[in-house]
Amino acid sequence: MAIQTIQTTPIPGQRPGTSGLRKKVGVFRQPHYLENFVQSVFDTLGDLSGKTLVLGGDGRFHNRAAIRTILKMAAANGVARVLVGRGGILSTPAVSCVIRKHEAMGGIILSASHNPGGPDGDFGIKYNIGNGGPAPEAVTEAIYQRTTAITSYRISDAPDIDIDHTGRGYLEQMQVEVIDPVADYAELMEQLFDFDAIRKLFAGGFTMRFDAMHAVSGPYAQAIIEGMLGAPAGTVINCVPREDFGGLHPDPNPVNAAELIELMAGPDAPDFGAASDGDADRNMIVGRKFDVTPSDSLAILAANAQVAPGYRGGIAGIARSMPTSRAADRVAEALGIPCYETPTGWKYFGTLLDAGLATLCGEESYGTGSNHVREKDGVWAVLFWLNLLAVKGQSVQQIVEEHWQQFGRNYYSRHDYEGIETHAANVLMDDLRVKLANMQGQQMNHYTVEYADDFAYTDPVDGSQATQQGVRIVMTDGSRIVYRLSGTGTEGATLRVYLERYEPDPAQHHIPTQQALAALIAIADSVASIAYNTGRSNPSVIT
Ligand code: VG1
Ligand code: CO
Repeated sequence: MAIQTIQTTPIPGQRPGTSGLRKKVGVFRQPHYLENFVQSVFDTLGDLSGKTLVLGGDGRFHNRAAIRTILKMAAANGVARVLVGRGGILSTPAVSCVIRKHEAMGGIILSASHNPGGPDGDFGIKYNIGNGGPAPEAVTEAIYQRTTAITSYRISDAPDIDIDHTGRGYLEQMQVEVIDPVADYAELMEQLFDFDAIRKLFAGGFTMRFDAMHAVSGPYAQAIIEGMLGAPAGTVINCVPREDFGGLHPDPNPVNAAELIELMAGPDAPDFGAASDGDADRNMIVGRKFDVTPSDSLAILAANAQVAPGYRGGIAGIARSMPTSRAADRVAEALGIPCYETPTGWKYFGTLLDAGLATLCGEESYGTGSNHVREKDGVWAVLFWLNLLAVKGQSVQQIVEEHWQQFGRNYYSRHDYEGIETHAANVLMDDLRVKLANMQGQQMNHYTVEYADDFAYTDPVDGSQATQQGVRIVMTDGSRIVYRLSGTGTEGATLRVYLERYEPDPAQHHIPTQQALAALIAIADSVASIAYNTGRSNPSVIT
């Protein structure tokens, strides 16, 4: 066994996006591609002696091969110990939990999250720091800069180590501990939620379906919801992680989880439905004939946080990404706590959580979480809803409608134009930026523009800045249109258009969403000339 130094040259395009480096599997399988990036991470981290690293992924195609390579590189770079999930499996929130619990220096997560998998699908890699959260921009930028100058990487030629059984072994001088992927996470959930109340709920005949979408939430949801909370076998479906997610798109929204939505709308609907994404950090909450928007879910959990033992002491603040609806802001105002507005991507919540400024965080993209870890957390959100349903004894729909009555309803929708031409997308955004200066005070349909800008953010804790985080047009009644380009896609560009309208009057709370937003949708198209610029007359996905 020896440590090899392999000569390499920089490979262009390794700058991480909204959540790590995501590319087609074929790109990751090119010689030196993964190795260059991993060595750049290690070079950026500095001295690794005595340090513990957490390693795992969502089980998608190429996960095992990447784990083998990274273990050998970690050993060659002097890492003291690696905690790796059995079979190479760890959900994103579980990695965050394990880093924190075992005081690791950080972790490497292998996932392209909600993107499809398989040999022709996507793969991804992301570094998380010692607080358990995604590396901030300064770190990812340093890693990227390193990828542009790399000349060699270090790797052991030792044989592969068994990662399919829990226990300890050695690779060179490095200790490898294969851990149960679920245990630490399940223990944390038990501390946060009233498991007795939820057990009683299920014992009383409450019915649920959790669709794990053939992805990594399966083992967690099955162990906790069926195993610990006593839900009948079969409550959690599609619960074996598959390398290609069954050929499906592991993105829990009403479009990609259509089967669940159909069940929830039909005569045999259970009381509660939920789904999670490829790496188990997203969640979708569904009642009988009733979908809950992620923005509403955040607001509702914040308003009712005290039902859960982990939040009984109250919440210090709420944070939401800029495009997320302002439903949470109204709750924060009522509670007399701050609501922070951050750029898109969970990495911007870390400083606020570490400083104790925010307790709950959320994004419109089916992401909700809290200070229990430093990632969004799909199974956590579902357990929070179960705890809420157990305490309130109401249906999902009743809970949401009562919330609207109290706080008003923020009608909300996101329109995605996927896989459009990158140049056309950039032209559209540049044109919008030029138009911003003259928008204030303009009359658009029956709306008047209060202000329009390109969202820029200064982190209140460390002062770091992020610019060009989305063009927003805000109307005098609080309605908004936001435009931004996706930072997670791997084909062309994806334009996201976010639409929001506030409606205080309960008599107006039951308009179909797209109808309620029709005037804003028309304005959004005409202001950005979407059809003209993209050649698409309709979005490819509406959530
Ligand atoms: C999308 C979402 C964003 C989320 C990110 C990662 O990013 O909009 O809210 O944090 O995915 O989610 P973008 O740049 O494509 O809009 V996950 O579950 O893919 O890690
Ligand atoms: Co995800």
